[in-house]
Amino acid sequence: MKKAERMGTLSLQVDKVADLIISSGKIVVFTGAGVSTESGIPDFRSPGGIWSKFDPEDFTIQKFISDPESRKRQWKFLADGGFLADAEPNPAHLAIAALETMDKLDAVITQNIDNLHQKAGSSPDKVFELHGNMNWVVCLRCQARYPLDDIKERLENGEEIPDCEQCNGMLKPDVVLFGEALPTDVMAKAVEHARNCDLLIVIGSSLVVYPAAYIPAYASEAGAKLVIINMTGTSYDYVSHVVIYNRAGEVMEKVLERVREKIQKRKSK
Ligand code: CNA
Repeated sequence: MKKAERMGTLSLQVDKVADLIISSGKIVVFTGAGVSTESGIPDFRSPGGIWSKFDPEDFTIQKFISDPESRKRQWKFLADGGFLADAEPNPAHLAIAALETMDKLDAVITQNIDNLHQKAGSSPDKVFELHGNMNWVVCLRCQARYPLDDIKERLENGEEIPDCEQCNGMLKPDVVLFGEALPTDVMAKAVEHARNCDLLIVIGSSLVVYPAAYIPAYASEAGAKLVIINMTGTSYDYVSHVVIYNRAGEVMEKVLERVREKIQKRKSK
């Protein structure tokens, strides 16, 4: 598809996305950090994002395991609220949850670790978290899982590097650090949903972090249409039916409104 056809005014693009949503049977939404920036959580790569403040080296599994000082920094960062401190879902998360209520959504595949899809009302069994969930902590030895709030309490009581209460193993936030494999069962289910959908909507992802960024390729190769809503260009733009370079919350709110209007119009005919 030519660039001029994919672009167009926002209203026209929103209209196209609404039509695609209405005519599709199985819709998968694939989200990245950009869906949560309007909730106040910085992404990795935008100006002011996480990489402008932190050393990516600290987010590798090798450094986490081998360097107690790095672990201490990470636990302190989490005790102070981490990236998430009181973040609330924004209109993009709420619109995605509303699509599920309207029986329009097969799955949400997310690279995010912020739990905001669930907080917005998406059913946990429809949300596939490829990179884990920051609200949980896991023992690297016995795999026991603890809510982050329990561990925070221990940090507030003076522990600098908490260990597992059951086996004294090393604890780690239950998120995929650089150098770690993605959870195979979650990835397998996500791939299955991507291969079986007829519309995949990418929201707020640079699509450069692999293997997660293969998800749109699996969908597209299996014949699904792609929509991308992102502030900046991605390498998938040229295979997409609609590309909207704009804020996710603003766009998704308009898309949802348009879908509702169109459904209402059909009913009253
Ligand atoms: P990224 O590489 O930082 O890309 C984010 C993309 O979102 C960029 O292309 C931005 O242009 C775009 N963007 C930023 N704000 C908006 C907005 N309001 N509306 C639309 N687009 C916007 O992040 P990816 O998710 O692509 O990369 C995957 C990483 C980021 C995963 O490992 C995540 O775990 C990780 N991450 C997650 C969070 C979170 O859970 N909220 C925060 C920061 C990083």
